[in-house]
Amino acid sequence: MAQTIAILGAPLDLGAGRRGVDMGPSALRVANLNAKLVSLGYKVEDLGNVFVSQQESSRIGAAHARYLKPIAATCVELAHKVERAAGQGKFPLVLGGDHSVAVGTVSGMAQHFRKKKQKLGVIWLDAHTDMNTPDSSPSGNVHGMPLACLVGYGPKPLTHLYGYAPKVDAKNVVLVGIRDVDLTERPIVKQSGVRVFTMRDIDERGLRSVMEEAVMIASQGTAGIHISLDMDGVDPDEAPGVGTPVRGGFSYREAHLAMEILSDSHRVRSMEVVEVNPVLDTANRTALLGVELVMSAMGKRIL
Ligand code: Z70
Ligand code: MN
Ligand code: MN
Ligand code: MN
Repeated sequence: MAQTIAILGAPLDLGAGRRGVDMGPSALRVANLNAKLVSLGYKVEDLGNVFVSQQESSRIGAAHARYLKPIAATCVELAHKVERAAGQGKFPLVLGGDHSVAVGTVSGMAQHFRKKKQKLGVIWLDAHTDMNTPDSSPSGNVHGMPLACLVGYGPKPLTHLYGYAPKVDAKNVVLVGIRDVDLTERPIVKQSGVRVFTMRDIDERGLRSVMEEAVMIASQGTAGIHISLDMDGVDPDEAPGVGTPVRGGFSYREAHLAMEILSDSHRVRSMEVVEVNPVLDTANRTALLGVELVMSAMGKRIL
């Protein structure tokens, strides 16, 4: 029987510094995501979008973690829907939204495995490490904090979704593509024990070697891997529609190869594509690339 992919949109822009990522789920669907997945042989169930309160009618709250409350509310709904889909044997595919949505996706997957006394590994592809805490963050934007929350550092409404922390063991978390870390964020990254592959590592070792090690680390003692794909990990020449572009990212070919290697591992159990900002894009090309990368991650091959 065909595997079912459960698509969940999370049109959240409360965690980002620039507006427009709330249109990401729509842009990815307009780029024909659902039909393309069907063409790969999957059954696709689009569960629609989770609720996100409108920025104009939301309270900003404390400046060091802006919109924390409404962001946490969205993550709770997302986590429960992801957990339920995974429990039904489906592959959850989450469409962001800013990267704060990962707190929901990863918490849902972690809880799914925890009930079976199993663990989740995470491979996080990004220009940024997203490991600020409210104390270290220069911006107060929550999308710079989700990975810290998932390994146990940060505001309780995000770290303690489902009442426990951490959601993932830092020794099963791998960051790939990193080239922009805040000075105040560096000690958290180093202390946490997550494995970081910077763009320099990729230049020196090659992407294949890095991705193979990433899969090993995220697989060690885990029942599966979640892919968190921030489109700003890709070079801005290929993915201009992101809020925080940083030069020197994955080439078009490296981005595909990373997804192909992950697919070949047969260990991927869920995925999210985040930070697509149609307001800053040209003719939806960042969403179109996002769909292509999902296809490679889900098993599309050249021949
Ligand atoms: C910066 C901060 C960030 C994504 C930008 C940027 C964080 N380190 N994350 N875009 N996805 O504000 O914390
Ligand atoms: Mn990110
Ligand atoms: Mn980023
Ligand atoms: Mn961003």
